[in-house]
Amino acid sequence: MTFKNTKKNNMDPDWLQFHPNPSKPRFKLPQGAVDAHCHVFGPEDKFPFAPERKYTPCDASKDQLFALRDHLGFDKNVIVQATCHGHDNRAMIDALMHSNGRARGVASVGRNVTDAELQAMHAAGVRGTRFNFVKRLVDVTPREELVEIANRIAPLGWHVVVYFEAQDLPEFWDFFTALPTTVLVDHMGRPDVSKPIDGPEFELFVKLLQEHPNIWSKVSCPERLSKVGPDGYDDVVPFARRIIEAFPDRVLWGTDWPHPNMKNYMPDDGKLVDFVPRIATTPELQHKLLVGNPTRLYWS
Ligand code: 0GY
Repeated sequence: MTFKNTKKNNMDPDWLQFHPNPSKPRFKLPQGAVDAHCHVFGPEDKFPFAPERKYTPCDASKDQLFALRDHLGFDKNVIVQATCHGHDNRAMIDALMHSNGRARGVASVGRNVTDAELQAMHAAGVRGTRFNFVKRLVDVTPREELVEIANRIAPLGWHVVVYFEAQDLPEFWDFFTALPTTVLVDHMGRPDVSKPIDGPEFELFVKLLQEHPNIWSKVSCPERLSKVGPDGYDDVVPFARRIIEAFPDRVLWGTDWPHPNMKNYMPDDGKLVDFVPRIATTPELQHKLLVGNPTRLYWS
């Protein structure tokens, strides 16, 4: 496929646009597969970026996302609110409303969100809220505010998505493990894959999932984690395999299109899909990762 009319706005000078013509994956995705981590950006003239944002991306519209979904062979999407839109969830919600029920969303909300707004988001297909702790992406939100939000969304049956980096897990351990909902960790808690897989940092992450059956993990983003690069992301494989094989019913995968803040190269989304069978090595594991688990979390 080739993306047409990829409008350039006032994006950051070092911003890399998503791949213009992603290949067709060789791996045939199972029927009902869900791309459980992706974003929409703008379009800026309709859905302006937030004033407090840390980056200004290119536009990446719902129509482009849905075209990619069809090209890669996914059935559905989970659209995660990107930090460049702050707490203004309109672009993400607009995408959900135009998806014919084939997209669910994860919102970003502040303590001022009203119950009516939460109900409207739920009706549109939102099923979670994201707490982001990556300092280059967001300013710090006080913990008591996050606890308050978690307690407000729990009765809706929503979960909390958390994004943090491996070295910060000890600091967040007590907070994450006390949350009253399912907790879904982005990108395996961003391990440093140049460190040993049985070293203290990754062992702590494994322990988090072992001891807390309500904690799930996305095993996405080899393109962010790998030090060896796109010719196979070999260094990420053992980390993702370990999590999938130990917790096959609590893992999700997504493309992360349109790949915010990739600064060196832009991955070919077709090749990213071809990475899946390297980390989920049997049809049963692939089905849980791509169909069973996301369907249970977002569509039941
Ligand atoms: C990701 C990763 C990143 C960005 C965001 O919402 C965001 O801005 O999530 C990142 O820069 O690592 O999951 O998309």
